[in-house]
Amino acid sequence: MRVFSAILPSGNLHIGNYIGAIKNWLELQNQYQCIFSIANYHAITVKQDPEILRQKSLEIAKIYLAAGIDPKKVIIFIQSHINEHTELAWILGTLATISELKRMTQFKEKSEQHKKNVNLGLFSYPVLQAADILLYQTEIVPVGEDQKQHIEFTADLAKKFNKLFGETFIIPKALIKEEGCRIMGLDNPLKKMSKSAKSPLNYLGLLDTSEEIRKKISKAVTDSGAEIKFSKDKPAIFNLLTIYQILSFQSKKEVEEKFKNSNYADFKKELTKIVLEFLEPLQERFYKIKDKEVYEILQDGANKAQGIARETMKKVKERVGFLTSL
Ligand code: AQP
Repeated sequence: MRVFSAILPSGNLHIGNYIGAIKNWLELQNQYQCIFSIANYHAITVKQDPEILRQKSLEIAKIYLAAGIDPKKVIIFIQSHINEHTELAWILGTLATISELKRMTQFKEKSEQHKKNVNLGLFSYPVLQAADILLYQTEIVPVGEDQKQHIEFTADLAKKFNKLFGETFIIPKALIKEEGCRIMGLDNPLKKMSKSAKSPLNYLGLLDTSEEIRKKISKAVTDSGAEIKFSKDKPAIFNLLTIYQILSFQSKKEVEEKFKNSNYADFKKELTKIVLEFLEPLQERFYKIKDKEVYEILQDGANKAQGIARETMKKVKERVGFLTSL
């Protein structure tokens, strides 16, 4: 079974990216052939500073490693190192309809956020994402809840292609863990935590300093009332409790029991402690990783990914009727 997932180097990685994606990758890498990419083609669908984009791409690779992704077991690579992603996206784009793409929630949200730059890349983003996944004959795509619609679109596109041209692609499925699949913004618990959020108070960055973490948690929005319980009608405290629960490896019941006599301030102190206990060793490992080591891992990853991508593209080109070159 093959697993594929990716993260965009479009900002600071946050605890939502870790809980919703990377944490699940850590388990999967021991069971399946995993491919984890850094999706820089996707990142440029919104304006990026070229130098920062380069830095963030390297930073994300280091975060993968510091979080425990093992390059001996998995393929880690930069999306733009493999030309087949855009090549396949072009072909798949001829099967994707405008009405399907217009329905994509992420497109609607991003178009709102970037009103002056609603570009073709942003619109066809799900097609490129489908190419990323299908190129590697992926069976499982571990993602946060926000990506569910895109993975369903990918599966539909694969089915459409197979029906028209013969069995070519494996039909992928999203793997979305129930707990923590949608960590919400600290400043607005009704919207997901997002690395391109306007205010840094929205997210707990994986590379934030302890001072920043303390400040962000102390400023995090809370609900009316005082109870520390997983209650759906208290979205702010529900979200903070979820982060606590996942990072402390406890059940919901245990967490509620622990805080049954506490107030919000006490709970926030404990949450800060648990977040820092998680982040400090990760950051220590992060700062020890040398650029050279990462470049080598990415080169090796690209070589391996290239082999799989070429094989799929060869099949795809034959199926759609392209003359093969000599
Ligand atoms: N809040 C979240 N809770 C749980 N999982 C999440 N993911 C993202 N946000 C949450 C999962 O992390 C992986 C990488 O997602 P991404 O690169 O699209 O990051 P993002 O934080 O979703 O970025 P933005 O800011 O919303 O948009 P961009 O970076 O596109 O400008 C995915 O598996 C995602 O589900």
